[in-house]
Amino acid sequence: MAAAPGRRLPAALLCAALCLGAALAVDRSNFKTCEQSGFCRRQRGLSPGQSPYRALLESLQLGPDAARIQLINEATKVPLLLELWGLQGNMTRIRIKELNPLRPRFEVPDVLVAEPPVERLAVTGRDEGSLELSLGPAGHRLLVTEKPFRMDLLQGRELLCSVNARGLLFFEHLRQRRDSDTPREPTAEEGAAAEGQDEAAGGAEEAGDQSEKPTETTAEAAEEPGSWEETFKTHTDTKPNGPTSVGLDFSLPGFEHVYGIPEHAESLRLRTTEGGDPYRLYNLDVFQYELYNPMALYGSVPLLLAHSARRTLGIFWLNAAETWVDISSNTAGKTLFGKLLDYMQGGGETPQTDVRWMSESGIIDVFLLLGPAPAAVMGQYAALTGTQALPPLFALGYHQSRWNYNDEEDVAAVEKGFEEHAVPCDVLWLDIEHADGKRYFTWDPSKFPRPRAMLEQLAAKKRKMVSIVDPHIKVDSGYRVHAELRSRGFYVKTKDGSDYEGWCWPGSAAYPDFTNPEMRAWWASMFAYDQYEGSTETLFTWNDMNEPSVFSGPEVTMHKDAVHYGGWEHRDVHNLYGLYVQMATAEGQIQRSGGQHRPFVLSRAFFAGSQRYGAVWTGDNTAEWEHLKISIPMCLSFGLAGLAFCGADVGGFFKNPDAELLVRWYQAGALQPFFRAHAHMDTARREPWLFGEDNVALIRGAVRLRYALLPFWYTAFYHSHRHGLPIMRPLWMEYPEDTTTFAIDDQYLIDRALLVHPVTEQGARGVQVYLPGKGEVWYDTVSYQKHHAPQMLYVPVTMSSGPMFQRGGTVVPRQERVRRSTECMQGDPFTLYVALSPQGTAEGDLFLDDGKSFDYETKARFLHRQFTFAGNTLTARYPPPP
Ligand code: MIG
Repeated sequence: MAAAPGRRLPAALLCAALCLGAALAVDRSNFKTCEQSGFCRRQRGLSPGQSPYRALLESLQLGPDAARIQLINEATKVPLLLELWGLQGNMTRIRIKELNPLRPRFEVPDVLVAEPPVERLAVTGRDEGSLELSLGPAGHRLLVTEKPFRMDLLQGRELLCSVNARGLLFFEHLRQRRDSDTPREPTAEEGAAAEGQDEAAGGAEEAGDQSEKPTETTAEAAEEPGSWEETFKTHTDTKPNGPTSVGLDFSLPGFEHVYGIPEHAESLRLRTTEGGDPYRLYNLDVFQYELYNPMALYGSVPLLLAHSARRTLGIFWLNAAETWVDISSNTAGKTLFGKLLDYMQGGGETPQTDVRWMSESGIIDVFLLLGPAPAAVMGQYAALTGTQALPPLFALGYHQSRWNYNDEEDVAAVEKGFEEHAVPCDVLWLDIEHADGKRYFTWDPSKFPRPRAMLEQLAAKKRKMVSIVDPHIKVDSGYRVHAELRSRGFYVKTKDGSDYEGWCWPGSAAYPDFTNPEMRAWWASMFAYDQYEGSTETLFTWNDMNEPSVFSGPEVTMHKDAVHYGGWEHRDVHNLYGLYVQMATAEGQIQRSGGQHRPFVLSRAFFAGSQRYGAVWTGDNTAEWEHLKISIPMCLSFGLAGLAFCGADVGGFFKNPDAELLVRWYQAGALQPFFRAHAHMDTARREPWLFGEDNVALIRGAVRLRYALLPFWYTAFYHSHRHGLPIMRPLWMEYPEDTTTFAIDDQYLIDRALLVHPVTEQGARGVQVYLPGKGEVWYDTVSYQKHHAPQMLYVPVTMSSGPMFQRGGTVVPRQERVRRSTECMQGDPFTLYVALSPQGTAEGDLFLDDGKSFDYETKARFLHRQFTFAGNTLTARYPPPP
């Protein structure tokens, strides 16, 4: 990689020092750089300049909801259709597709929870070269400029966002393949046309009749070698549809901080990508991922947030194909002093961030979420894609996993270990070795001969189990799951129409087509107790490898020319596959209970909307301090993208943690929404009691704190489920005007009341904690000492403590009788911790229900109490309706 800005260098050096000896680092050559990805190279090859696009303002059609305007590329003469909506709740939707595509282009289904309700649009201004639309009551106006085409979104006199201001709208229209399919170098003339904007800048003639069809030459003009076929390593991607990519730029004046677009092993605040690769969104199984870089990981959410002291804004790019995101800024690289100088001299430009999205196929479909507060943006995103499913209570307890618990005796012994050492634990997990030859939905007959009895024994102790069910299905005619999938034609197909097969854990494997609703219904039916033999209502599910991971495929995933339901290419749906796997699995669990019980499904791959189906985790991390540290910004980023139920493997998946790292990881993990220890097959056993009395006591302390706070966690999940706010919150979400908080990612708030700063440094004696909020106070939850804010506080730590503060003015419910599992604690008394504000007041709430059914929703069977402390009196009442 070329020299890169910011923290990349130190991280790389660190890894060179730490990882070399252990030979543990990602093999980058397995994964494409932008340069190696044909469409990314073509898109990025277009530099900012004058856009070749012209808006045909006279083509405006103003429907009751949408405005439609044609755009024409003056170089190629290919017309596009621009559609604009003002959406209720302060959102704007922009869609750009081909006016007359040769074939349909993919539009992402099943992600939006409903067609978003629209506002009435009106034309409020018009002159020769521009058009002004009002987008609803919030006073948003959209200025559409004819030539070169651009759009500016304003509120009052404030410019919020410009679209195509840098001229990077690049839409590869569908075209016929030439007869001579041998790739050739473009002629000079075609090269210029491909660069479109240069020609347009040079004064291309006015576009002719708008109905003009693209000519043969122009249709081919953008072709470069690799447009119709592309090879990476040993894999050839036949591209029957040729080049199909789309790209667009957004300028955000006044914004210097952007966040989101998980999943990347990255700091919370995203960095500029100039001089390196863009952030990549392409669900991939990356072996031994590296930290602080833009490489794609297991899941993708194409939602980016921009935040300033004045407002927050979101860009949701609804496209499920491989996507790259470039971020640039006019202040990047400027020192604080440089910025100050600019300011004093009055000459500095307004800080601005530019974001450029590039996707391999589909259409341009973008939602601008206009806040203005951070919570409003989260609510807007939730209105589009849904909120976090309310998990069953047990899922908030502690989960014990490893690859693998070997057999029923092993499971019993581990369970006994938790009992004997008085470490609470709700769930034991079984990885791929539990199944008969990696045939999911079955049990290894010699290691797990009596699964039902095993589950019943756990259930008697009020504990549950999770078994893994991966989406790669062993090709074995004697395996019923395979036989049925094959005979029903439910597998993903190759481009030639046969069942797509790849190599994975079971050997040769085929992949159910989860994009097919009939296939999903069938998959869901497999979780019925009589279909998944040996399962009971206390067995839940883990979906791994659902990027999908294909060991023998390009970049360890499926060939892009594989064919799905409806004839769509894998290229179009790739980032959606994992979401559908989790969706169908969760549906199966609901159905097996006759619609009664809430599911629990953990998924490794995800997309926008996955929050509706369960939990996610950060995949195969490593037992190193840097990985512990990055689990915080990674989960914060997940939360900003709606995925509130996030965790990282406690202890680190690869390698062996020493006792100090393990203890610190338990302490940090206990403060993340999904709390599971997990480890690779080749690591030493690491159940908490294997590290001596002192350490098991420390781990017990961390887990007990988690359980004592369960009512608070459960209520926090309820808030997230209702309003779409993350549970792990960056400080700036609660203190949006405090610029000190904007880049903080080693501490965070749980819901709004607890501020934590987990210890992630080896040998730490203390940590610096920032306490935000002018005029607020914070209470140390161990010493109850009061601290005034804002301040940077040095907090000494021992091995048994990590700094935690309760915000003055809040009420936190706890259950102090910690028991073996969450279920054991139902019905136990609650203790309210009332932390007074400087005014002597406090507020908080508590949500309770049966912890497992949908009755809270369908029968209003729940208890929700709002607590208020004022005038030395605590009162409880029903909360006001939302
Ligand atoms: O290629 O099922 O991330 O948690 O233990 C490895 C075995 C497959 C990857 C998961 C990990 C799991 C492992 N899986």
